[in-house]
Amino acid sequence: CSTLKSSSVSSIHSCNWRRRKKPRLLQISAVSYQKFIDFALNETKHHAVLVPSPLQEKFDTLNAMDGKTELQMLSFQAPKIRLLRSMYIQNEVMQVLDFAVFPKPEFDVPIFCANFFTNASMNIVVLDLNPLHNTTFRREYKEKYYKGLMPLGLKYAKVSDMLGPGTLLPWGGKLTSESIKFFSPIVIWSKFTSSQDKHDALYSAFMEYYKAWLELMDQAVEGTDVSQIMCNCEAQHRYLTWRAEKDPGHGVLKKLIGDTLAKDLLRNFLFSGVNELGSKKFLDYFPEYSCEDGSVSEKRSIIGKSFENRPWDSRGEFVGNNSES
Ligand code: BLA
Repeated sequence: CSTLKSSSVSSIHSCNWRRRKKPRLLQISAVSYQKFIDFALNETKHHAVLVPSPLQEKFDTLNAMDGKTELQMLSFQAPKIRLLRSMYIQNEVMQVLDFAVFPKPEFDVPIFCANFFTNASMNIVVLDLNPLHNTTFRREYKEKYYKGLMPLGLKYAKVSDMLGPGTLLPWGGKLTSESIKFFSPIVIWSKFTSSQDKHDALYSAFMEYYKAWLELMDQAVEGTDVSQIMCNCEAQHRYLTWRAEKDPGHGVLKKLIGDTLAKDLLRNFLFSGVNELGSKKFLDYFPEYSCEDGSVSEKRSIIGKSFENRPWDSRGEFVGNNSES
C-alpha cells in the first residue's frame, strides 16, 4: 500500500458510499524528510563551521538486504558540536529520519533529537531537546535551558494536548517508562496517521525547535571546571548507552541490514561515543535490566509502559501520571 488515508476522512454517517467525499490521500512519496535535513544543515551553517566527521567515510549510503531500501547517513562536527549526524531511510512504504546533534562535553547544552518513523498506517514522532541532566532533580539545569523554552513547548503542547483528539500533534500515549527520563518538558511525542496538516505541523515544529537549539548553542560558554565536564561526559555516555541498547528502532534496522551491520551502525554511527566517552557498561547505569546469569534483559522496559497523558504541567513541572483519569 503506497497511499495513506487522511485521518479526517472517515464519514461513518454516510450510508451511501457513492456519495462519500473522496478521501484526501497522502502518498507515502509525498512525505519526505529530506527537506528537514536540508533545513537543519543550512541553518547550522549560519551559526557554525561544519566539517565532515571522520565517520562520514565509513557511513555513507547503505542498501538494505531487500534491495528496495536506501539508508543515507551524514555526519559533521563543529567547534561546539561533537557530532551532528543524520540517518534517513526510505523505500516505497516507509520513511524514517533519525537526526541528532551531540554537543562537545565542555558544553552542557541539551542533545537535539528528532526521530520520525512513517509507514503507510502510522507516524511515530519524537522531537525534543533531550536534557543532559535530570530536569526534576537538577533545578538549576531546568531553569537554565527550559524556562525560556516553555513558551515554545506550550505552543505545540497546546496544539497537541489541550484541544483533544484530532488536533495536530497529540501526545502519543503510553510509552516505555524509562524513556521519559531522557525527555524534556517540551518534548513532542506523537503518533498519528498521515495528513498534509500534520506533516506541515511537524516541519514547522522541527524548524522552530532546531532554531531554538542553535540559539542555546550560540550562547553556550565552554565549561572549564573539570568535574563539570566529566559530569557532562558521563551524562552523554549514559544517554548513548541507553539508546545504543534499547532504542525502539533496532528491530527495523536489524530487519533491513542484519544484526551485525545494525549493531555496527548503532554503536559506531548513530550513538557514536558509546565506546569512547566512558567505560561504564549498560548494566552499570541500568542495573535493573540485569538477568540472573548476568546478561542484559532483552526487554525494552522493566517498569512497563506509562504516561497516558503528558506528564509535565504548563510550567514544565513533572506531574507524572497524576493527570491520568
Ligand atoms: C516507537 N520510538 C518509538 C516509541 C518511542 C520512540 C518513545 C514508542 C515505543 C516506546 O514506548 O518505546 C522513540 N524513545 C524514542 C526516542 C528516545 C526514546 C527518540 O527513549 C530517546 C531517548 N524509530 C526511530 C528509528 C526507527 C524507529 C530510526 O527513531 C526505525 C529505524 C522505529 N519507533 C520505531 C518503531 C516503533 C517506534 C517501528 C514502534 C514499535 C515499538 O513500539 O516497538
